[in-house]
Amino acid sequence: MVTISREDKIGLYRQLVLNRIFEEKTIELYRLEGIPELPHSNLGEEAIGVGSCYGLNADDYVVPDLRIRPALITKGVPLNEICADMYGRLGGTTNGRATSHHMGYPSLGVVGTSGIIGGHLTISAGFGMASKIRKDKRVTLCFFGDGGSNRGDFHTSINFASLKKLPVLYIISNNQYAEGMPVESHISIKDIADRAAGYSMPGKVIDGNDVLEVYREVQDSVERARNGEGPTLIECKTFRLRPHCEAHPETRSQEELDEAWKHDPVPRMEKHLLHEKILTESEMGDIRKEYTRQVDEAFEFGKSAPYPPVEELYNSVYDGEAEWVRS
Ligand SMILES: Cc1ncc(C[n+]2csc(CCOP(=O)(O)OP(=O)(O)O)c2C)c(N)n1
Ligand SMILES: [Mg+2]
Repeated sequence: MVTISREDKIGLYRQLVLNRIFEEKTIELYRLEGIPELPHSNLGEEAIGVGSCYGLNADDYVVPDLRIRPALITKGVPLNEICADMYGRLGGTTNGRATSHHMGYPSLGVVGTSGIIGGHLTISAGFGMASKIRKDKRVTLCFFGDGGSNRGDFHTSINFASLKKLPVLYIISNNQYAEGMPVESHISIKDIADRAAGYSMPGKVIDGNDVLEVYREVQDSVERARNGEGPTLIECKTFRLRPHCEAHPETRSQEELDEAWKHDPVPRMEKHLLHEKILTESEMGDIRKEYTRQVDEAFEFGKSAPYPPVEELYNSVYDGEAEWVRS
């Protein structure tokens, strides 16, 4: 099992803070001014994307779902480009065509995701198969939710990955809900990771709100995958602190939310850093200030970037001239 250096603990904390500030700003601006993108907040779930992607190589693949923005930010996708996509402007990855929920970033191995829950699971096995054939030692991290784990694509993908010993990590953010449905109303077992046994692959249940545990366990499985030992299913137990999306009302009880806030991954890591005397309160305050400024600048960039010209509407959408579309 990997040990985590002081520097890496600070690095992990910095990513947690950056993602938390980005998330808070997104919600604030959506409420105050409106953002064309409808936020599906990952508030409270940041430790999963951060801990999973922090130790990856730049060319490892990340196949996200719509709530795992911290994976993209930790992988290094520039904030300006994310914000431009959120505002539907030029300067993002899709030049106004898709929201940041569906963005990809090929130079960092980030594969654009599917709007269909679970649709990206079989694609992940494909990336794993490509790496196996090329012997390029790249790993693929596939992110999805408890709801996504009920799709047929999940079983198709993990069966194939296990059979072919593909270098793929299947990382579930089990945030206890799929939209309004509590997990016990749509999954018959307590731990989704138990399903791995049916495909003769390891399944782990971990604390998704502990960034150090996520980092350690993912690194362990990454090493296994790079050594040709095959895939792992990792279930990260967590909780979504916001409604399914910002346009939906909160349907859960105040008691349930109050309890969940006690396990917020950010103060939890702060406690650890203070206890280990790795950072002081004032140093943590400086980090928050630094990222507040960076995030503000990125949103300004997104907001003030130009809209794509209408005559370019069909560029990159259809192959060829596609005159018939315009006529
Ligand atoms: C096949 C399909 N069904 C329904 C939807 C609408 N939808 C979007 S997110 C979501 C909930 C998914 O729950 P989960 O996988 O647990 O992820 P979470 O939203 O909790 O992060 C649903 C039903 C969809 N995009 N695709
Ligand atoms: Mg869920």
